[in-house]
Amino acid sequence: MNLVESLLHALKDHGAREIFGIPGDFALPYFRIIEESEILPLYTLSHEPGVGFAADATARIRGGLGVAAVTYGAGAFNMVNAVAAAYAEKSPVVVLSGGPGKGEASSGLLLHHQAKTLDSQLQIFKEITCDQVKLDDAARAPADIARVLASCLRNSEPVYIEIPRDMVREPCAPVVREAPRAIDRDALAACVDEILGRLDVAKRPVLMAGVEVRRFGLEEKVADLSRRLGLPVVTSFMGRGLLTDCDAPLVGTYMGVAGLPDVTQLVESSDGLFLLGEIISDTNFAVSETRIDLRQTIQAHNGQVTLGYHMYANMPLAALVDEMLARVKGNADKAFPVAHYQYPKGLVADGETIAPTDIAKAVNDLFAEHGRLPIASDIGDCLFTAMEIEQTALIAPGYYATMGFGVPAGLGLQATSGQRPLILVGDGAFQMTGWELGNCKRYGWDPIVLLFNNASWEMLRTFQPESGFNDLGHWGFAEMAAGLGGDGVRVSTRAELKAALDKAIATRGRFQLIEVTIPRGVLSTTLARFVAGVKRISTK
Ligand code: TPP
Repeated sequence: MNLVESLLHALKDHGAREIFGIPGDFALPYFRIIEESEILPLYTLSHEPGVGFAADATARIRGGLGVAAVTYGAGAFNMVNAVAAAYAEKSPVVVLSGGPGKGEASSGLLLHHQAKTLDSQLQIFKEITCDQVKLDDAARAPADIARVLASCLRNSEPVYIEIPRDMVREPCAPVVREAPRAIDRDALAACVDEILGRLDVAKRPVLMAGVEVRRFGLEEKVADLSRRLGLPVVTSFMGRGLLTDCDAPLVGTYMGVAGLPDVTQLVESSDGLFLLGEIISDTNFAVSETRIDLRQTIQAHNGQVTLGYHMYANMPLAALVDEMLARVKGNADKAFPVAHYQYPKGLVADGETIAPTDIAKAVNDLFAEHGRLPIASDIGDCLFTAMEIEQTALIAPGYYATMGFGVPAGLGLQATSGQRPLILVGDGAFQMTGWELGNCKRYGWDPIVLLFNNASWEMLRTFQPESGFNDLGHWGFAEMAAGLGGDGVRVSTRAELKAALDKAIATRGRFQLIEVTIPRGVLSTTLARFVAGVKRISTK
C-alpha cells in the first residue's frame, strides 16, 4: 500500500464516504491515486469555496467526516472561508492539500503558489483546524493520520493534512484507529449528579439542543432523554432542523425577539436552561427579549460541562448523554405537552406578487402533498423564510453566516445521502457560488433551487436603508439554467410560483431553478420581526 492509499482507507474507516475537490499540479499525483484506487468516489466542482461547503454539508447531513481536496496555495487559500465556517460551526471536515515535494523545498527558488514561506499555508490553516500534519515521513504517517482523524471526530472540527507531491507513492503501513480516550467515570458521575440535581429543583427546566447533538450522532438519545425527563426541547437558530425525525417534545426554534413569542417566553423564563451541544453565539443569544444570564444555565459543549462556577473538563457529549440515560428511568407523568405550531399553508395561487412568506406557504403545501425534502439554505432572508417552513432536516450557516453555502451544500447533501434537496438562496449569494449547479449534470444531481431574487443585498438594506450600494442588477438567472444543464423558470406571481414548484417536483434528472422575483423591501414575516425586535432592544 502507498501513502495515499493508506490515507484513503483511513478516511473511509473513519466515516468518509466521498471526496469533493479541485486538483492543481501539486495535487495531481494524489488525485490520480484517488481516482485509480476507487477507495472513495471523487466529485470535482468549479471553485474551492464550493468544494469546502459541499464537503462540510456531507459531514453535517450524514455525520462522520467530510473531505475537501485541493492543491497548494491558490487552491487551499481559496477555501479558507469555507473551512473557517466549518470550524466555527463544528463540522468535521478533513482538508487534504497537495504540497511541494520534499526535494523542492531546498531548491532555493520561490515556488509558484507560495505566499510567503512554504509553510504559510500550514500556519494559516492552524488557526481554523484543530489538528494538522504534513505527511513528509512515511514511517510516521500511519500514527499521524490516526491522530489527526481522531482529533477531527473527537472535536467535531476541521483538520489539515498536507501531502508533499513526491511522497504519494511511498510504501506505507495501514492506519490503525486510535483507541477512544479514557473517561474519568467518577467525574462523569459527579457531573451527572449535579446536572440532574439542578434540573430537579428547577420549576421551568428547558433543554436547548445545539448542533453538536447531530455532529455526535445523538439525536435519538437526546430525544429519549428529554422524554424521560419530561423536558420541553427547543433548538437554537443554528440548531434548526435537529430532532425533526425523532419523537422529542420539540417546541420550536428559539430566536429571541425574532422568534415565536411562546418559545421566547419558555426559554427566557426558564430557571433551568440546559444547553446541550449548543454554540453560545450572538445569533443564538444576543437577540433575547429578556437577557439570559448564561451563568445560571447548564452548558455541555466543546467536551466540557459548566454549571454556574463549576466546570467539568473532558466530558464528551456522547458519554454525558449515555450516563444521563443510564440514570434517568423516565416518568410518564412528566410528559411535556407540546402545542403543535401551525406553519403557514394554503398559498392562494393568484396574480399577486410574491413575498418570501408566500414561498414558505408554497413549500409547506408541496411537503404536505409530496413529503418533506431536506433543505440546504444560504444566509439571507431565505434562511429566515426557512423558519416558516415545516420542520425538516436543514443545513445552513446560521451562526458564521457566510454567503455562498446554499448551492454547493445542496450538492454535497445529494451526493452523500442520495436525497433530493431543496436549496434556498438569495440572488447575492447565488452570484457567488450558484454556478456550481453546472456540475449537476455530470453526476445526476437534481436539486430544486428556489432563488429569492430581490435584486438586492436585502439583509443589509434592512439595517442601512439609506445606502444605494445594496442595489443589485437583475441578472437573468432563469435563462442561464439551460446552459448549465438544468431547467430554469422566472416566476413573479403566486400562481406562477405554485405551477413552477409542481413542475419541478415532477421533473427528475435535471436541476430545477425557480427564480422568484420578489419586490425590493419585501421581507419574510420572521425577518421583519427580527429587524423590528433588534431595533427595539437596541433603543431600550
Ligand atoms: N460576504 C460573505 C461571503 N458573507 C456575508 N455574510 C457577507 C459578505 C455580508 N452579507 C450578509 S447578508 C448580505 C451580505 C453581502 C446580502 C445577502 O444578499 P442575498 O444573498 O441576495 O440575500 P438577501 O439579503 O437579499 O435576502
